[in-house]
Amino acid sequence: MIYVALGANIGDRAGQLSAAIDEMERVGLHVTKQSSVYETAPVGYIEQPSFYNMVVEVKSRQSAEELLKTLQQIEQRLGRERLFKNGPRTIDLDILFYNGEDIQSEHLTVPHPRMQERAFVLAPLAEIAPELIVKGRTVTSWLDELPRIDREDVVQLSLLTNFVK
Ligand code: PH2
Ligand code: MG
Ligand code: MG
Repeated sequence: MIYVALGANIGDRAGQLSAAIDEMERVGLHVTKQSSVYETAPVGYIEQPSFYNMVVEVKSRQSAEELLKTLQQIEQRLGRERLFKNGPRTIDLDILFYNGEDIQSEHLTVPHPRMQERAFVLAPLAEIAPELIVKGRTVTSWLDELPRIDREDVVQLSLLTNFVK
Protein backbone atom coordinates (compact mmCIF):
# COMPACT_ATOMS: atom_id res chain seq x y z
CA MET A 1 0.00 0.00 0.00
CA ILE A 2 1.07 3.54 -0.78
CA TYR A 3 -0.46 6.58 0.91
CA VAL A 4 -0.03 10.18 -0.18
CA ALA A 5 -1.09 13.28 1.76
CA LEU A 6 -2.47 16.30 -0.07
CA GLY A 7 -2.63 19.83 1.31
CA ALA A 8 -3.51 23.30 0.02
CA ASN A 9 -4.03 26.65 1.71
CA ILE A 10 -3.91 29.28 -1.03
CA GLY A 11 -6.50 29.88 -3.75
CA ASP A 12 -9.21 27.36 -4.59
CA ARG A 13 -8.19 24.74 -2.04
CA ALA A 14 -10.74 22.09 -3.02
CA GLY A 15 -10.15 22.72 -6.71
CA GLN A 16 -6.42 22.17 -6.26
CA LEU A 17 -6.92 18.91 -4.37
CA SER A 18 -9.27 17.71 -7.08
CA ALA A 19 -6.87 18.80 -9.86
CA ALA A 20 -4.00 16.98 -8.13
CA ILE A 21 -5.99 13.73 -8.07
CA ASP A 22 -6.89 14.16 -11.75
CA GLU A 23 -3.21 14.67 -12.57
CA MET A 24 -2.18 11.62 -10.54
CA GLU A 25 -4.58 9.48 -12.59
CA ARG A 26 -3.48 11.14 -15.82
CA VAL A 27 0.18 10.24 -15.28
CA GLY A 28 -0.72 6.64 -14.41
CA LEU A 29 -0.86 6.61 -10.63
CA HIS A 30 -4.03 4.74 -9.79
CA VAL A 31 -5.93 6.39 -6.94
CA THR A 32 -7.79 3.50 -5.29
CA LYS A 33 -9.16 5.19 -2.15
CA GLN A 34 -9.64 8.71 -0.95
CA SER A 35 -10.48 10.21 2.43
CA SER A 36 -12.86 13.08 2.96
CA VAL A 37 -11.50 16.58 2.81
CA TYR A 38 -10.65 18.18 6.18
CA GLU A 39 -10.29 21.82 7.00
CA THR A 40 -7.32 22.08 9.35
CA ALA A 41 -5.61 24.75 11.40
CA PRO A 42 -2.05 25.43 10.24
CA VAL A 43 0.61 23.55 12.17
CA GLY A 44 4.13 24.96 12.58
CA TYR A 45 3.95 28.43 11.17
CA ILE A 46 0.48 29.47 12.32
CA GLU A 47 0.04 32.94 10.79
CA GLN A 48 -1.39 31.59 7.54
CA PRO A 49 -4.78 30.52 6.18
CA SER A 50 -6.32 27.19 7.16
CA PHE A 51 -5.55 24.17 5.00
CA TYR A 52 -7.65 21.66 3.18
CA ASN A 53 -6.04 18.25 3.71
CA MET A 54 -6.85 14.74 2.59
CA VAL A 55 -5.11 11.38 2.03
CA VAL A 56 -5.30 8.99 -0.91
CA GLU A 57 -4.27 5.38 -1.44
CA VAL A 58 -2.28 4.91 -4.63
CA LYS A 59 -1.34 1.88 -6.71
CA SER A 60 1.82 2.29 -8.74
CA ARG A 61 4.83 0.33 -9.95
CA GLN A 62 7.06 3.34 -9.48
CA SER A 63 9.74 3.16 -6.83
CA ALA A 64 9.40 5.60 -3.95
CA GLU A 65 12.06 7.87 -5.50
CA GLU A 66 10.29 7.81 -8.86
CA LEU A 67 6.97 8.50 -7.18
CA LEU A 68 8.52 11.48 -5.37
CA LYS A 69 9.65 12.92 -8.72
CA THR A 70 6.22 12.31 -10.24
CA LEU A 71 4.50 14.08 -7.34
CA GLN A 72 6.94 17.00 -7.55
CA GLN A 73 6.17 17.34 -11.27
CA ILE A 74 2.47 17.46 -10.48
CA GLU A 75 3.12 20.14 -7.84
CA GLN A 76 5.01 22.17 -10.46
CA ARG A 77 2.35 21.65 -13.11
CA LEU A 78 -0.36 22.86 -10.75
CA GLY A 79 1.73 25.97 -10.23
CA ARG A 80 2.99 25.22 -6.79
CA GLU A 81 4.09 28.28 -4.96
CA ARG A 82 5.72 28.08 -1.60
CA LEU A 83 7.04 31.22 -0.07
CA PHE A 84 9.12 29.51 2.66
CA LYS A 85 9.37 26.20 4.50
CA ASN A 86 6.08 25.31 6.21
CA GLY A 87 4.53 28.47 4.73
CA PRO A 88 1.43 28.81 2.53
CA ARG A 89 1.28 26.70 -0.61
CA THR A 90 -1.11 26.04 -3.49
CA ILE A 91 -0.51 22.30 -3.39
CA ASP A 92 1.68 19.94 -1.34
CA LEU A 93 1.91 16.22 -2.11
CA ASP A 94 3.80 14.12 0.45
CA ILE A 95 4.50 10.39 0.46
CA LEU A 96 3.39 9.13 3.88
CA PHE A 97 3.88 5.41 3.52
CA TYR A 98 5.31 3.20 0.76
CA ASN A 99 4.62 -0.55 1.05
CA GLY A 100 6.02 -0.66 4.56
CA GLU A 101 9.48 0.36 3.37
CA ASP A 102 11.85 2.33 5.57
CA ILE A 103 13.61 4.87 3.41
CA GLN A 104 16.15 7.44 4.44
CA SER A 105 17.73 9.06 1.44
CA GLU A 106 18.90 12.56 0.70
CA HIS A 107 15.50 13.56 -0.73
CA LEU A 108 13.09 11.31 1.01
CA THR A 109 12.20 9.93 4.44
CA VAL A 110 9.44 7.30 4.51
CA PRO A 111 7.33 6.78 6.56
CA HIS A 112 6.91 10.54 6.73
CA PRO A 113 8.97 11.71 9.73
CA ARG A 114 6.23 13.79 11.42
CA MET A 115 3.07 11.99 10.33
CA GLN A 116 2.40 10.38 13.75
CA GLU A 117 2.21 13.86 15.36
CA ARG A 118 -0.11 15.45 12.84
CA ALA A 119 -3.87 15.23 13.19
CA PHE A 120 -4.26 16.71 9.69
CA VAL A 121 -2.56 13.54 8.37
CA LEU A 122 -3.82 10.94 10.86
CA ALA A 123 -7.54 11.84 10.75
CA PRO A 124 -7.90 11.37 6.97
CA LEU A 125 -5.53 8.38 6.95
CA ALA A 126 -7.53 6.71 9.75
CA GLU A 127 -10.62 6.99 7.56
CA ILE A 128 -9.15 4.86 4.76
CA ALA A 129 -6.53 2.77 6.64
CA PRO A 130 -7.41 2.62 10.34
CA GLU A 131 -5.51 -0.63 11.00
CA LEU A 132 -2.41 0.23 8.98
CA ILE A 133 0.68 -0.19 11.15
CA VAL A 134 3.08 2.72 10.93
CA LYS A 135 6.13 2.99 13.20
CA GLY A 136 4.91 0.04 15.26
CA ARG A 137 1.32 1.15 15.93
CA THR A 138 -1.98 1.47 14.12
CA VAL A 139 -2.97 4.78 12.62
CA THR A 140 -6.03 4.85 14.87
CA SER A 141 -3.96 4.44 18.01
CA TRP A 142 -1.59 7.25 16.97
CA LEU A 143 -4.62 9.47 16.37
CA ASP A 144 -6.21 8.56 19.72
CA GLU A 145 -2.98 9.54 21.48
CA LEU A 146 -2.96 13.09 20.17
CA PRO A 147 -4.09 15.86 22.50
CA ARG A 148 -7.78 16.64 22.08
CA ILE A 149 -6.93 20.20 21.09
CA ASP A 150 -5.00 18.92 18.06
CA ARG A 151 -7.83 16.64 17.01
CA GLU A 152 -10.32 19.48 17.31
CA ASP A 153 -8.25 21.57 14.88
CA VAL A 154 -9.20 19.13 12.11
CA VAL A 155 -12.77 19.32 10.80
CA GLN A 156 -14.18 16.82 8.36
CA LEU A 157 -16.07 18.47 5.51
CA SER A 158 -18.96 16.42 4.29
CA LEU A 159 -19.10 18.15 0.94
CA LEU A 160 -16.46 17.75 -1.75
CA THR A 161 -15.87 14.06 -1.51
CA ASN A 162 -15.90 12.29 -4.82
CA PHE A 163 -12.85 13.50 -6.67
CA VAL A 164 -11.96 10.01 -7.82
CA LYS A 165 -13.81 9.00 -10.95
N1 PH2 B 1 1.71 21.30 6.03
C1 PH2 B 1 2.86 21.76 6.49
C2 PH2 B 1 2.96 22.59 7.68
N2 PH2 B 1 1.71 22.78 8.36
N3 PH2 B 1 -0.58 22.46 8.59
C3 PH2 B 1 -1.73 21.92 8.14
N4 PH2 B 1 -2.85 22.10 8.82
N5 PH2 B 1 -1.78 21.18 6.99
C4 PH2 B 1 -0.67 20.96 6.25
O1 PH2 B 1 -0.73 20.29 5.19
C5 PH2 B 1 0.56 21.51 6.69
C6 PH2 B 1 0.56 22.26 7.89
C7 PH2 B 1 4.13 21.45 5.81
O2 PH2 B 1 3.96 20.73 4.68
MG1 MG C 1 4.03 18.71 3.74
MG1 MG D 1 5.91 18.44 0.71
